[in-house]
Amino acid sequence: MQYTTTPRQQQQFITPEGELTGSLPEAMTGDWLQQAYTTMVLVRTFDQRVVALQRTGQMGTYASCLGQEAIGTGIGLALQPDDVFLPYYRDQATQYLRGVSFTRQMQYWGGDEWGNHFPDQAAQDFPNCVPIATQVTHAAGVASAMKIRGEKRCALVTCGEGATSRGDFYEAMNLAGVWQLPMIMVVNNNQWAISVPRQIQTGAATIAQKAEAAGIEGFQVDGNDVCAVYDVVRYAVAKAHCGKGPTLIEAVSYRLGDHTTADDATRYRQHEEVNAAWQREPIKRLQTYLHQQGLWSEAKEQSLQQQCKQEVEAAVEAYLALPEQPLADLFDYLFEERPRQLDHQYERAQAKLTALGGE
Ligand SMILES: Cc1ncc(C[n+]2csc(CCOP(=O)(O)OP(=O)(O)O)c2C)c(N)n1
Repeated sequence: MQYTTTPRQQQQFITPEGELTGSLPEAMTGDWLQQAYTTMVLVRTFDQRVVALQRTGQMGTYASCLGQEAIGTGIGLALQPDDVFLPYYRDQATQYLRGVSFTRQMQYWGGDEWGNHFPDQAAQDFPNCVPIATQVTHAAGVASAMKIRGEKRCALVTCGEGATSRGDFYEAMNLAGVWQLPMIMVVNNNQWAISVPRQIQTGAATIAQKAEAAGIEGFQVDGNDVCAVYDVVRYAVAKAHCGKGPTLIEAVSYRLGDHTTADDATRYRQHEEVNAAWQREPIKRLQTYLHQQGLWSEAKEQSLQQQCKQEVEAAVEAYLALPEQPLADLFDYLFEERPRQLDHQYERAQAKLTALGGE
């Protein structure tokens, strides 16, 4: 795609009711829309299965992407293979589209760091980042290297709206602005940072306007509309590839599930708010639109649901068959020399494992 100074990205193309707000860009053909839809359905199937695994003791603490599938899918379809993706923990869809298998993703969430190693992936993507906002500084480093080498690539980093309150975010964005780095920041504004709601997170009216302080372009789009996300990311990628600098994108969504499986959001959110958010979720609106266009049918839906279940079950089977990592790894790889305070924990863990008949 050619970068132009008059981009046509729009805040929303498809309303929650499945109606078009204007004409769709040419790139969003019937095939493209169906690919976006099937990816979102597949990722939701995966996500629900991983939560079920956690509830039955077969998975570690997991951060669900329920309701945020359009963001990951839009990014994954717009990024080029040579670009570098720096994810945070709700990017299951983008990782999947960039060749990180569901089995590998489950390996990571199951507590095995090999799940953060992507030898089968062509790209040079980064591991999942849980420390809030640190990945934004890494992205500035990656984008600096690309700029110095004169490469036609970009670094795309994601984070939540809560992360934009942190110094790392501002520092990285400032550097991106002053050095005109080929860097894209996509903020998943899902309205909640654990139990902290958006309105007490920041005094800024929008997250997108934070870009202004760094002298870069900022866009706010409907993060429940995969077309809107794809369109603005595609624009930002083309712009970065042409040496025209960074972009901040605020994708407005809603975290329909708990923060993680260790959270209970009913303790701090009202049912009415969550129910209203379900009316805006990303999958239903695209399905409605596809039906209206004659591109979808009940039979296609049933067959897709079946395929998704099969693909996810195959991945789960492979995950459950993975060899367990030695318990000592937990203690051996964080410090060069294990601090004495951990010796006791280590001995207790070993004793427990031996009692259970493990290694
Ligand atoms: C540096 C750091 N501080 C605190 C935490 C604990 N923590 C985990 S998730 C989270 C909230 C993040 O909210 P947001 O950035 O909005 O992303 P979301 O989880 O809503 O997608 C916090 C404070 C952390 N992981 N890292």
